[in-house]
Amino acid sequence: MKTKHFFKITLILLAILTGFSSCKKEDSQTEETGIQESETARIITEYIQQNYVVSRGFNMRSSNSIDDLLSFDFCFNFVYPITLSYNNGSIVVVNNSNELLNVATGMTPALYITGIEFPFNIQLPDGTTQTIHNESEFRTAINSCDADHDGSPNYQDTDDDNDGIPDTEEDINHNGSNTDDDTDGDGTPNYQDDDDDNDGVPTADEDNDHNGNVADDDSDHDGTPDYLDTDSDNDGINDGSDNDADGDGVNDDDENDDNNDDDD
Ligand SMILES: [Ca+2]
Ligand SMILES: [Ca+2]
Ligand SMILES: [Ca+2]
Ligand SMILES: [Ca+2]
Repeated sequence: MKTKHFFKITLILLAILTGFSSCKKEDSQTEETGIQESETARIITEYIQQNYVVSRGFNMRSSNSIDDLLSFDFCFNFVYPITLSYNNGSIVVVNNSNELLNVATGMTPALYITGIEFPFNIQLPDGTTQTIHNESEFRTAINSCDADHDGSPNYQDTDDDNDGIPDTEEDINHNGSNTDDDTDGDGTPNYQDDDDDNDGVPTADEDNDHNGNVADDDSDHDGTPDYLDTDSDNDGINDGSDNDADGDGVNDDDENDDNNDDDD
């Protein structure tokens, strides 16, 4: 019995030792074995490249702006370092978002990113960290980033917040970036905010002349379109609590013209 017992313990010890050494071996080989083809890595780097066109004349080369781009259009930021691979098999270790920007903008039709080393961590907008183990999880992460929940992920959606104003026209300060336009200062940039002026009236419902274009309505002619104007009729009462939006003395509920405009 004693011999059998000793034999059993030896076997267990051997198993533990073998397991330990194989773990160590795996760790040291991660850089070689963990890099896999990743269409998602290619999508993200190309997206960064397309959104940082230097010829626009605006210097977007700051870590803040690329973090914002990833955060708003893909709903995460990488926890660095990450390791990317090119179509020619070469590998680059990326230590921060500025380096990622350099990699992305340095890509050419002949040399581009096609892979990433799994696993890696991403930080979600709520601050929590998620481990991405494979391409499937990576793709799910970017495809589930969908501000207006219309099934089209932000990076593919031409109107992220479905408010009728195309993303390209929500760049209010015309600097080539959407992420720094936040009229109501609530932390959500206009292109993902369905109530841009936070007046309680959704942007899509501020098309007061009902011509299908929200951008051309400026009831009080102050130069600020209604959807960016918290007081569209300039009567001093916020649109959200204004019962007489056009200031004609007739309560909105009693108006025959449901657009409650100055033309009543
Ligand atoms: Ca969408
Ligand atoms: Ca929009
Ligand atoms: Ca906002
Ligand atoms: Ca509004």
